[in-house]
Amino acid sequence: MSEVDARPFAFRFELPSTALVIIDMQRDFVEPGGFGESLGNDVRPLQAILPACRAVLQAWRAAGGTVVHTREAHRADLSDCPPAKRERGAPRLRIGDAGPMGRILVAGEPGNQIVPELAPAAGEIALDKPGKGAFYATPLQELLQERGITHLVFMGVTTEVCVQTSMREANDRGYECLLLEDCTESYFPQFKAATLDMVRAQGAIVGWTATSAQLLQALSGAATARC
Ligand code: TIU
Repeated sequence: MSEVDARPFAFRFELPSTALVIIDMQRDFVEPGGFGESLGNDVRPLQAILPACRAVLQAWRAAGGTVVHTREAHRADLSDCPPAKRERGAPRLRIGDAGPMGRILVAGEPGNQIVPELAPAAGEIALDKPGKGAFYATPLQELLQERGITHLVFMGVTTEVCVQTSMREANDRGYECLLLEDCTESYFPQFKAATLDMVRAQGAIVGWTATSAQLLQALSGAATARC
């Protein structure tokens, strides 16, 4: 059993039944010219979390843990993108439009690839998701159940949109969820802060939060215990 010095209290997990879930760390959100910037956002704050995310991913891989990557992605014919999603906001480029990194949020396009620092390795789960939540219209629940996963550690972007939605979906499905504070980011600092507060309020009503250093500390303890 590993224990993270998390908020609002310790998060306990067993590595074999815990997956690291990395939400939408794709060029569309992190690099200029993608969907995030087309919505009028400064993408640089999202790039700042890459070193911490990479350190956690490398440590998780070294420990032998399950890794799940998601991409927010639509089919080329946009049959899985409802008007309620495509028509929202006032972006310079809408979902499916051609941008500098290919068609916005369309599967297989250059902008839809996960950033090289966090690229999926062989054997890791990589899922395209058409919604904000990672469980909606994806096989994630079945894939986690097949592996006996009961606990999830979340990283990714953006905190209050796809990360929070995925955590809430996971919470409703019975997963114990930890969000890594310095491995998630928003285009709006106040929304990130509010989301972290909301997640852990009311006795971890949605889940726990901790820093990547606190998770790495728990992982190194787990490695020592196995020696
Ligand atoms: N706009 C925004 O903050 N996020 C998204 O549209 N998708 C994700 O969060 N992945």
